[in-house]
Amino acid sequence: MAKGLLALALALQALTPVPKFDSGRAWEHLRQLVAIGPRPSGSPAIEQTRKYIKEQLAANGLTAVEQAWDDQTPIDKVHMVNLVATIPGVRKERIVIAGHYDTKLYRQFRFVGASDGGSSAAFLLELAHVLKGRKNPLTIELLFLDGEEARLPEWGGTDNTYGSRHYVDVAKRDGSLASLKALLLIDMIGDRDLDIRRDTNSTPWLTNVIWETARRQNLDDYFIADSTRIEDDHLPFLAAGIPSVDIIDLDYEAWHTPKDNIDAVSARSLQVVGDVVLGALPHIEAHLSKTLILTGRRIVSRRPYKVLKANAIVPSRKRFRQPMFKTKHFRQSNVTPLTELGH
Ligand code: 1BN
Ligand code: ZN
Repeated sequence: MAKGLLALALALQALTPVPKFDSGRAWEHLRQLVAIGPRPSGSPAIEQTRKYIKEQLAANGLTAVEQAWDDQTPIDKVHMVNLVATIPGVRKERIVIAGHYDTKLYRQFRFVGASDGGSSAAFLLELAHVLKGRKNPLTIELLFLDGEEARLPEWGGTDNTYGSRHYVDVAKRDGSLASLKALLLIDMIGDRDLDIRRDTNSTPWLTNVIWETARRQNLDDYFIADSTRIEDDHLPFLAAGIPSVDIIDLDYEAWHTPKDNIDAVSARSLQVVGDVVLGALPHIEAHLSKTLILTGRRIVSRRPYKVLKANAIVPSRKRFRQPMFKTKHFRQSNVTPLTELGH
């Protein structure tokens, strides 16, 4: 695709008003999902959940492609299905926005996962509505992940992130990993007392863009400056060299309890995350597009990092023939101003 077209798409996108994230619609999706009840992987209820997601995507003119497989868990073999909806952009290189739609299996109580499993799926459905009506410079893929939750009571080993691991394995095998330029992972964003911490496993420049956008929108009471380290569906993507950020509120009293129900979550929290993600998207696109334009087809920051000394991170490949001006993408500073990220 001609570079001029991409530049035009970026300019058009800056001029065209983007439909706003409507937390009223997202809230209705959340209500419907919670009303299905517990939705663990392999259950009839998760099949019903898929039907709901597919119907809602179809209502926005999007086809959900099923990625189905059977996975062996420590307790049983489970049929799992990721759902993928693609919103074409000017370029085929894509940003994946993902979240899980399964809920954790509990036999001793009724777990409906309003924030944990419900909020991410509801959020992606509203995002489908917004992004379908936008001129997207890069392709956007909405990825509804199955099997995020551990099948055993405790999270450990490979008994978790079944869907993201499967997706990355397939993408490696079919060659589609090459056009995957960034992952935004959305998880547990419904907490009515929303406070999202920076995840130190996530890619610094992506985290910076998200938190800087929140600060500019005066939403830094929700996207707080604290850090924590999260294991979640972004790890398989990071391991494959994809810049990734996990947007998750784990400071949630109701986490993995029967209290994670509709009373614990709020539409306002969905709105905050919707505003920040949509506000950050043009910056992420500009950052990626700039790198695509500068390097042809390659995104320089995809190579695995090797830490040389404190605050200096460079790609591990020995033969490094990028022009000097790109080295700033490898340096890790505290918060890179948006101006340095191509604005
Ligand atoms: C998120 C929601 N996770 C599980 N349900 C992932 C996770 C597990 C995050 C353990 C932190 C600790
Ligand atoms: Zn969970």
